Amino acid sequence: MNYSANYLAHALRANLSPDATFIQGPTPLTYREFWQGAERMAAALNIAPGDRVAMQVEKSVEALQLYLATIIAGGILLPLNPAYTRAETLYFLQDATPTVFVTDTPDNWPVARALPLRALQAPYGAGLQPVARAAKDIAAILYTSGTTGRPKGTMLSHRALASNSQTLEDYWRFTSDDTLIHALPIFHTHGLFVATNVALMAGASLEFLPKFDIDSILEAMPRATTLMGVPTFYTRLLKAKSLGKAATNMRLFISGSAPLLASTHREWLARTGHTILERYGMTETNMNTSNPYNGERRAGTVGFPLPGVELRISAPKGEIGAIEVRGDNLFSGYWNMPEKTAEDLRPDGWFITGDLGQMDDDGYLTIVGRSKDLIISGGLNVYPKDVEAVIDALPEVLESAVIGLPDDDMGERVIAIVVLKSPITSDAILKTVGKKLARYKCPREVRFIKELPRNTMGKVQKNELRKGG
Ligand code: MLC
Ligand code: AMP
Repeated sequence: MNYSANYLAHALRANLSPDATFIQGPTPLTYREFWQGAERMAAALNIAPGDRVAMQVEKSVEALQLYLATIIAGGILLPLNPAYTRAETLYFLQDATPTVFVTDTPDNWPVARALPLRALQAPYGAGLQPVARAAKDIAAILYTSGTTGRPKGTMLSHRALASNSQTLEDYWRFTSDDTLIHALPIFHTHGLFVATNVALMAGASLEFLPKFDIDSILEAMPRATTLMGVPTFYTRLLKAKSLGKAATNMRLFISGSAPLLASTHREWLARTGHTILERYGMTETNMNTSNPYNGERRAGTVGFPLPGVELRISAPKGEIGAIEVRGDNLFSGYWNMPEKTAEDLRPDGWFITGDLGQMDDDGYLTIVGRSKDLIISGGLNVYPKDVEAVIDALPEVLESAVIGLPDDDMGERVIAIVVLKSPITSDAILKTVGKKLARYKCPREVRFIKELPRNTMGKVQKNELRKGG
């Protein structure tokens, strides 16, 4: 197959060694087998360039092949969390209008073709010759909610994905000698692009785990060199007595997607002799900053802007301000939402992240908070307004405020503060939320209050509510 005209796939195959192992384990897969499977799946997809392919399936090697099959076929991948409810999923399908929806429950969806993943896994047959796609063509749409309005489809180009993977491969020194423990979900930037693309591009191997599990990770460590995870991975692993021994031959531990406590960073060093490398990214920007590979990995900071990424803070040096970034790593706008794109992405290419940061004298960036109303629970984003909208729609509820409180396991946990018009139990409220929203968005607790604290402008003061703890 000739890949040279397909920008992203070509870049991901830069260090390809066909007989090398891509997937380790009891049923190993070589790079040749992996890509050939993707080429056959690309033929089975039978799509035109630019068509969207939605994928809502459990994590599997075949799901990774579907990602690359979509790229080979010139399509646009739309990965969806299997935890989404039907109502949430319907919105994404109606907004992105995919031609193909790959799902375990293919009935009654408003798409041209809904089918299970196995229907695309023809064991024989010719693969598809990679379709030509240029750097600016869109490779994926990932939905992020937002503090106002409907969820937005973040359009990521071939260039944005390829350039960021290339940067990270170099910055973190990934080579074909590496084995990455992959325990992240593959419907978000972290597990799909950072972990998978960097490993593919380096020609490395994966210990590909279906999900995070302490014992499986400890068991895989002696066969691996690197781990990428959200902070919850690290706080949970610290509970294991055998951690120090298991981690002996590891080369690199990387954390991101949510703030890593400086105390976790220090404890990890004390227990394993390794300093976790923390980096900072987002769906719209891929990865922006990273602590250095060589040099001090400073606890509580996210390091320096990556090569090719410009970063500025809207405040005098050393003070807290809004973080903006610019570079090839950035998204190309929100799908069908030019006005939302214009709110966040300036005409000269600077993106307003919604994060607040501070840079120290040595150039290390610290994320000190968020100007956007967002809760990050176990690395997953929960937008309070999504949850408030469901609770407020209950006839018994006057209004609600959803906040994040510190949580030892998930970093933050979702709490709903509710003002009632008439009696309803917290269980009844949670039951309704559970029907409408994915489980991870559901409040862990409902608290009732007489009225919400407001400032003189009438805005709910969530800081006051958080103070209650
Ligand atoms: C699962 N649950 C969660 C949750 N994950 N609740 C809140 N927050 C989460 N993140 C729910 C489950 O549905 C279950 O519900 C209950 O919590 C207990 O589940 P668990 O077994 O403890 O959870 P587990 O499966 O172990 O998952 C936790 C986790 C996982 C932290 C390992 O959520 C995870 O892998 N998170 C990573 C997310 C990620 O990839 N983020 C990157 C986004 S990209 P119940 O009550 O039904 O039992 C990005 C950009 C960047 O942010 O910079 O990278
Ligand atoms: P998402 O929209 O899921 O891509 O989440 C991106 C958000 O996660 C960023 O805007 C940050 O608020 C947060 N984030 C990612 N990495 C870090 C980190 N290392 N430290 C603190 N926050 C982070």
